[in-house]
Amino acid sequence: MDLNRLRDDLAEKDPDLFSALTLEEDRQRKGLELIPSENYCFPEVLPLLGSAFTNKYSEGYPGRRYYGGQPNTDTIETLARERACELFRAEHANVQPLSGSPMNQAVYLGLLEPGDTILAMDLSHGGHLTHGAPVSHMGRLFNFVRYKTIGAQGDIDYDVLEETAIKERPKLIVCGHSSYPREVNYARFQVIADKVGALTMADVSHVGGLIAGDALQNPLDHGFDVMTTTTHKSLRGPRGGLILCKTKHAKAIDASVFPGLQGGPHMNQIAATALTLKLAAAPDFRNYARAVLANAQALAQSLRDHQVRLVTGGTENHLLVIDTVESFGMDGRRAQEVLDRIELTTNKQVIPDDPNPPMRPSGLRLGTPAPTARGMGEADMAIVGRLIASALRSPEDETHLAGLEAEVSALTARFPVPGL
Ligand code: DSN
Repeated sequence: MDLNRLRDDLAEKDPDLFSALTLEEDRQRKGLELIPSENYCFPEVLPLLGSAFTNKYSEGYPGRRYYGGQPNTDTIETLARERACELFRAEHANVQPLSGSPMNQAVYLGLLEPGDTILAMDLSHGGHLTHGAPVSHMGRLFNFVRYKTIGAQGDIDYDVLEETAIKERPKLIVCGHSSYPREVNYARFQVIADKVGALTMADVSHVGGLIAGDALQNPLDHGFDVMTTTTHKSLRGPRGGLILCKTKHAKAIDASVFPGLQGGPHMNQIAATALTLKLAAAPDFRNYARAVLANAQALAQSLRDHQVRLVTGGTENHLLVIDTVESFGMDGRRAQEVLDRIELTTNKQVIPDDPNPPMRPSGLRLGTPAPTARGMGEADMAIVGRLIASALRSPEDETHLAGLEAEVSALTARFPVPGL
């Protein structure tokens, strides 16, 4: 397939779409992606997403499909399942979830009955919408009870978690987060769950790649029943999800994904996932995972050096949350807009027990998976910390912001985007 020829065709046949595509490529090249859930996928993943596997319907599982013509789809899905089990030391893997939300929904619906109690992290303390936010369908179907973080270090309040578990007798205890800069004590979670007879689930969507690269702990090593992860964040794969579980849950999980929740799996995505899992098992990926953590430490240090207040004071993983109200006297939305102006892409974020609403929260979330995938190191993160603090201290000074934007461009020009 001549990809350049196809691009020329697109420019001719659909100039509006072609223009949006090239503008997005330019934005990604020129700017710096600091949203902790985003990344640049392995370049090898892109052609598989546009491969012949996108043409195929494959309802069912390898060897048990509802349509003919499956010898090659069976091969790639089996490879993906085997590689996922090996990489994450799991007994069983389902590689069909289309993305993170259906992935978590499939676990709840497969292992529980509507109305059952689930103990999960409060959204403003770092949890996720699919961990039972009232606006989510799962929040309406199940009885979610919350635990929170505590103290200046912002650790999960494990004592209150245990008391709540004993009082509420949940069927499932969920840990995992989209905005929690601390490592999780999975062993303690498992002890608490065993005490009350609950199942355990770790949603490691943000840190799946860091666990694969052995830079962070693996909840499955601590006896967790289920671990879920998206494939497009720190793992650097296509958009998608994985459910990893004990053999005793395999039948329920598989039936919940299909036919319970989804129809035909996206086989182009599963092919790309299979390749991602092979690339993430290579020694290079361990270096990448460690560099993500080292870069997060360097960014945190640089921000602290510039008198920026970080929620929890620092980070033990890939993400950081700035208290923008306290540090700069502005809400997270304004901070995000100011940083957009200098081509640093971040996202506004609620902080624990935030008095402000989600569209104008008190914080800003940053992460290092994407800059690290571009090859940036700790000295570059020190620059990024200075640029952030400088922009947010002079948000109205257009000349100053233009100078900072030029510095961002000079930095990103040295680090090409993988695959673009
Ligand atoms: N959207 C992801 C995040 O930004 O954390 C979670 O779904």
